[in-house]
Amino acid sequence: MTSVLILNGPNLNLLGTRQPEVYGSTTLADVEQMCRAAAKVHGMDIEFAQSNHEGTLVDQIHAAKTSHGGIILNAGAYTHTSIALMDAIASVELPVIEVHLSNIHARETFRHKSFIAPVALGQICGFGAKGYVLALDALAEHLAIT
Ligand code: CA2
Repeated sequence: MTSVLILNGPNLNLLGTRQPEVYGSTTLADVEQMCRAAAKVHGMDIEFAQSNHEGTLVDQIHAAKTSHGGIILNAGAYTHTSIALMDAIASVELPVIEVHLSNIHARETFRHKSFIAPVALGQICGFGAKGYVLALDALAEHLAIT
């Protein structure tokens, strides 16, 4: 069964506890449940992870090369700063879909730049937690699972 790594970056562990006007009231545990249900429909397995540490995220992307068919990544604020994550994604040659809860292009200018986008299959932003499900649908289609 194809497995997908769903990787979440810094501060996303706080989802649903603060700034609901920006990020909604859904918790990261709720997002994981939504993803598990969507993956089941596609007959896919998921690993759902979160880290506040850039190096840990790099390690998880490297490890995915041998265990997963693709990655859904919300790199949080590292999206806008991390050449290390960009290089890690390029090195594993897996399809990566970039997800953001908020519409980063409608926010502060510093959020418009993504180091992930040039090495991603595509980007989904602005649809809240539903974006993760849309990304799973897109990845399933890309991998020709459904
Ligand atoms: O919209 C997104 O998903 C972001 O990746 C979220 C990041 C932000 O830096 C990006 O520009 C866009 C921030 C994640 C922090 O999440 C929190 C959630 C609740 C309370 C506090 C932080």
